[in-house]
Amino acid sequence: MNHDPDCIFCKIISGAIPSRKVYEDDEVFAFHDIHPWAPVHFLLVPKTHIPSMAQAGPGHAPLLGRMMVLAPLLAAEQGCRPYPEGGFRILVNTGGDGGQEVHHLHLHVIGGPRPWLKG
Ligand code: DGP
Repeated sequence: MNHDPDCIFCKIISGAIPSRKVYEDDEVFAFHDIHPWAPVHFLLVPKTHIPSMAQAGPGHAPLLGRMMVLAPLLAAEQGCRPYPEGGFRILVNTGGDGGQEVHHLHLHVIGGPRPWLKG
């Protein structure tokens, strides 16, 4: 398990910075975004410190796959209506040109009744 002592999300995972937790297991942690764009907006992160999707390698594929499969379950628990009328958006900002501000890989899971959608 990698850990970066200067990383905000590593501090949230360890509990050093408080957050509103959505879910936790051995490998992943989910918490509400501090600046929500929509009625549902939480972040799903691996506990191990991976700076971004640009550093994800083949060894991370099972972990990232688990996160993608977990996201819909958590979205439903957080109140997103079911597919196809409902749904949610999964967003992974990557690097400066991708709009990434916190350099610990994270999935934004965003949903709830519209209008809220950016782009
Ligand atoms: P991104 O641009 O993809 O790196 O988005 C980072 C998100 O992280 C942004 O929507 C705000 C959120 N965020 C940043 N700092 C904190 C924090 O200390 N607590 C929580 N809950 N969210 C944070």
